[in-house]
Amino acid sequence: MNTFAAVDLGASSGRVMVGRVEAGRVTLEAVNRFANEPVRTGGTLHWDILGLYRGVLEGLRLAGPVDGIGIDSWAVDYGLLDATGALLGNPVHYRDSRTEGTAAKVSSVVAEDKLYALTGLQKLPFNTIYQLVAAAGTPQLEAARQLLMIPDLLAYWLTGEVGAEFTNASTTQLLDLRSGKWAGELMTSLGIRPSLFPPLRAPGTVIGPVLSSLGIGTPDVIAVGSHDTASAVVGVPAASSNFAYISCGTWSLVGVELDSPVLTEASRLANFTNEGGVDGTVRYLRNVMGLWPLQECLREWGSPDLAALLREAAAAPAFGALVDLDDPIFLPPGDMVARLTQVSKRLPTGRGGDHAASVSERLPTGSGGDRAASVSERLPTGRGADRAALVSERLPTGSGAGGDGAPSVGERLLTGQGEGAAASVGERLLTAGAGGSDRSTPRGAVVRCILDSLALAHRRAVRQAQELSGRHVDAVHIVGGGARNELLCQLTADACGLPVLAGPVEATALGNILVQARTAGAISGDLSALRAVLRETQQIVRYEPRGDAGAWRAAERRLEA
Ligand code: LFR
Repeated sequence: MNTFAAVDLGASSGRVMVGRVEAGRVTLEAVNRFANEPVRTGGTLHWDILGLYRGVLEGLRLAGPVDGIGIDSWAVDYGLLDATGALLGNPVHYRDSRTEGTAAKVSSVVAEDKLYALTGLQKLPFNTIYQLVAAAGTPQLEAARQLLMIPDLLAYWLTGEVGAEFTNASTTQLLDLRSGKWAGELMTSLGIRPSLFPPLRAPGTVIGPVLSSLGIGTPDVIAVGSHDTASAVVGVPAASSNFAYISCGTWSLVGVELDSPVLTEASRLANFTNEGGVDGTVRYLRNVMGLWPLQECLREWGSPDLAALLREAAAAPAFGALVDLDDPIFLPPGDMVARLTQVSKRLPTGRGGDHAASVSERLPTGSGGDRAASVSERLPTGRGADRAALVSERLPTGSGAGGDGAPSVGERLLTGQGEGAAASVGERLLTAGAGGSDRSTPRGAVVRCILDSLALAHRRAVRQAQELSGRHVDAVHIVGGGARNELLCQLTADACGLPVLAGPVEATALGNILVQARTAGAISGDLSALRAVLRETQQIVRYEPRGDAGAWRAAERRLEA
């Protein structure tokens, strides 16, 4: 009993991995990877759930004989079954716009502070509670007899068993945090039928054997942390409890692991969430927009070579443009460059000037920093590159970079790298969105804008998590696909002023496998024992924070202004 299959569905791709757990070691192999491409029909954005299920079945066939199967996916979304157990339509994507305006309806019935006290969840417009209120009265919901979260739906197809795995159920905002049971009264008050929700099951319990009719053997399907973030946090190779994690993929889930929830008013206002974790832990975290804006830009640009783009981004000026990634404007798919532009345009006027001023703070004394600042103050709002060039002529060149390798304002303006340093951020990003025809288009600068802004958002969430929970943090673990992004990892270390430990990339699949292995008896112990196995066997890259904390503080102030 040592070979397990992890089915791990992310918002942009799915995979089936085979893990072997033996003598305190774990190895992992991908046997099937497939795209997860949402489909819009009739104006609604859906998940292609049958396509995903096909990828799962193919993967399980390729995996060969296994001793267990665990399934995890993104949270909050669900499928509805009719009285015969048939799926009623394709599950709706949480990024669909149907929940717009629903939060107000819910809060007119249950005050937001009461909802937080009951469920401990941050207010995300797409939480299951809002999706169900948005769907009220639709024939589909009327006909539904059972609601299954995505991993539970796949487990149902594989085994015929229904249930609601606890970690993912905790993301619905319909679970009573204290009792750990469905919040029936809350549901009823909102017109949601409690009978839709199947019994809860704990991670680490056996769901049932795979139906023999599927032709892939009859291994047990084991409930794991079926919310991908729950499995990812199991997969954080932390050596003590003084760590923050960033599960970084389409989202960045940034927080700490606690024994009990934080339900203070400050926590609610900071929109921190208390999600249920494996072994009774609490994932105290905040959703940060993550790599989604970058993924969307790449899609818009026709999937250019990411490594080359990241090199351009690394060479682009720091803090050339910043956006507040918490802005819900970034939630829906499509037109990402334009939306980045739009938001940066909403920044206070004189933004380009602020930029010059903040860079100038880093210039060595007497090197022209004062002049940069004073010139920038005089710049009118939102002017273009020619005015920037004018400014650059008046700035001394090669005036030094304040020790962080960033060129001075003058250098940037003269080399054209920062033709927008004195233009509005919006204008600069607009140029960047112009497409591939103009090779001087600084896509690298757009990517840098996203990564600088993401590192800043990481900094804010790591700090807030500590302040609000009282948990001291010595290091930040980045797991998931983002752990591969060296620039992001380094910027996050710099922004947080803490070492970043990056890896494993496949933390979610590993967390999934280790929980199964424990259930099957291939390994024993608590989460720290599972994490010790990861430290022994997984590649982890350490990034030390580089100096110039002042620059990050200044950048943060710019965003908050
Ligand atoms: C990450 C994740 C987040 C959740 C978001 C939407 O994949 O599961 O934890 O907030 O997706 O479901």
